[in-house]
Amino acid sequence: MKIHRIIDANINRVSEGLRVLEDISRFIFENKSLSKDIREMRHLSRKSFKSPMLLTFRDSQNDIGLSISQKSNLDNKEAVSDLVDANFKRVQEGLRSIEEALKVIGHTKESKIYETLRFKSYVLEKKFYLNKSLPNTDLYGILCEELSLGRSNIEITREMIKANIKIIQYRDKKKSKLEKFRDCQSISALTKGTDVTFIVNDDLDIALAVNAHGIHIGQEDMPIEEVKKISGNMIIGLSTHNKDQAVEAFKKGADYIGVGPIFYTSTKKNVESSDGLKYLRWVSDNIPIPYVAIGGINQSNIRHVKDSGGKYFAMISELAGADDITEKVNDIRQKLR
Ligand code: TZP
Ligand code: MG
Repeated sequence: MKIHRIIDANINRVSEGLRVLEDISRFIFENKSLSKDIREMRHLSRKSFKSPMLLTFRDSQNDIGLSISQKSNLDNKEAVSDLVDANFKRVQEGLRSIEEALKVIGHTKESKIYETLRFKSYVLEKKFYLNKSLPNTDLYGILCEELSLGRSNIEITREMIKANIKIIQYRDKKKSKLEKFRDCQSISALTKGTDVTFIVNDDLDIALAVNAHGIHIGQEDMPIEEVKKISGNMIIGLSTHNKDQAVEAFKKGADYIGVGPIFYTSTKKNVESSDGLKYLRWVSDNIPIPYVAIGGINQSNIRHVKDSGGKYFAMISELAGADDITEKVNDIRQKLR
């Protein structure tokens, strides 16, 4: 029956879409558990309905869809995230189509299996998304060797990891490219295999070369849409200082935004101005992606930042400049409780 043609085409569509997602999770994300989940789903969608009728009614040469697809450029992809989105849509739509077609020919039990697979795919889509977002934590440590009381960026990284900081950003405005690269190489090795997210400020080339989890850019850096074209699966953070910039960053697909400066800071040269806590409150009420408060935050004022909607708190001098980073982190977390 022609209805088998629909089922056959969609089983192929679903498993091919899943194959693309499996390859992305395996070769780009290098995420074992995600690729295992996808592979299982691919096998299930292949074997949950088998019938000789599928091949009997296959007629790909005469599929009117092919000539349309070959002429269209509606599906041009610019970034890995576009591929992920498109293939999840393909998988979900295909599963729905199989589900409905199976009902028509009385295979209710199999139809239910494909329905379950479709719901599984929604969960996996969320997992893919989370793979590219900030971990659920509070403190965001930023390195700064100058303020580190004689300790190297590498030593501070070790201290921060020991202190249970889950996001570490490399930021250095003075060193040569080579020095920054060497630092980042070591930090990447230290964070690999841990649950610490490593983000590189400014230098996209270094972030890519050392396989960092993310890149953080500012308003004066390369436009985010260009960064997205080459940053693969990296998290992209973008600093913002006002409402317009925050909305723009969200629309253009930033994975998180920096919000600040919240308070006066002498750490950053030529620091922008912002409405501080008021701006943070607005972001917390209006922007649906993660946001990181930054600028002059310390142990004594962090409670105010939290009370204005703060969730992630970035600190340079307060952390890197602490004699005992673990003690400092514990004290800060005490204030957040
Ligand atoms: N962006 C806005 S303020 C700032 C940056 C990088 C510096 C924050 O440093 P500190 O020492 O935590 O005030
Ligand atoms: Mg920058």
